[in-house]
Amino acid sequence: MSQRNAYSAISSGPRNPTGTVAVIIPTFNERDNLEPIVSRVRTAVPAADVLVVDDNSPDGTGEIADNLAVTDGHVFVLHRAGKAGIGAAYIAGFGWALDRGYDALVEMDADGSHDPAELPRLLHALETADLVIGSRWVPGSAVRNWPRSRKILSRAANTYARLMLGLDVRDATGGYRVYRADTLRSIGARQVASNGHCFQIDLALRAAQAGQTVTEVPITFVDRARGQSKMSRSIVVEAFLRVAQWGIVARLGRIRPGQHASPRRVPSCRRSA
Ligand SMILES: Nc1nc2c(ncn2[C@@H]2O[C@H](COP(=O)(O)OP(=O)(O)OP(=O)(O)O)[C@@H](O)[C@H]2O)c(=O)[nH]1
Ligand SMILES: [Mg+2]
Repeated sequence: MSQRNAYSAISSGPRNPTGTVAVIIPTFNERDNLEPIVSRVRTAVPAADVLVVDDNSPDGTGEIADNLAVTDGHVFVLHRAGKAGIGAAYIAGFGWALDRGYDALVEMDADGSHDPAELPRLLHALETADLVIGSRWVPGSAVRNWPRSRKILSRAANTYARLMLGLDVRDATGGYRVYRADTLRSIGARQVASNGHCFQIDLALRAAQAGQTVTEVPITFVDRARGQSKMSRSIVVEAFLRVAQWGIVARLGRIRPGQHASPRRVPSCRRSA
């Protein structure tokens, strides 16, 4: 693992109202997408720093990231040995940013599905929240260019997670997010073992259970135009099984000898327009 400017990461310059911001972008084979997304982030939120977490992409994404970092002091790169999943990449990225004292940590895909122009609105929502989810499934949001089958899968996964976990979040699998650094510290984010889409569910659940304020902000999600999706059957199966496991454990935990089961209270999340 290597990184540039290891302990002098936070760049000087104007601060966002929520403090210093690190935009974490995990990459695996995103050669054609990386430069455009970094450039769009830098335009949308000039004060923020960008951390690319690359899992030794065979297509050379890591070298492209290094070149961006050489010419722009706001860009940093974390190289990892090999593909270990989006969850593991984010855990490494969170650790990097928490160690350097950033106040707000952003999750963003490299493939252009998450529009950096919407980031100021998400950061604004963080002023009154602990976790902001850019949501595809609240009024005002839109999903472009996804086949019907992907929309159905995403909605079904979210309904399943909501029912199994009692988690009042419409887009618990969504990966466009902003966390307060303190939120990640308080929910033990560095210890999260989930990897694929259930990584997102896991963190949302931990935040809600810890009494953190979770706010959903509508976004316009656009399917990737270039490169290949890393979504796989095993990621779907992992999410299905983990959510079932968490739901069963939570229900068993509620039933003590001589007691009736009562619904677990998970704080409601807010939705902002
Ligand atoms: N570092 C790292 N990044 C990954 C890994 N798997 C996926 N990513 C990145 O995570 C982001 C989301 O991956 P996608 O393939 O777009 O998956 P998705 O957005 O969940 O699924 P689609 O909607 O099908 O695109 C992209 O920036 C990927 O390059 C991984 O194993 N390691
Ligand atoms: Mg994607």
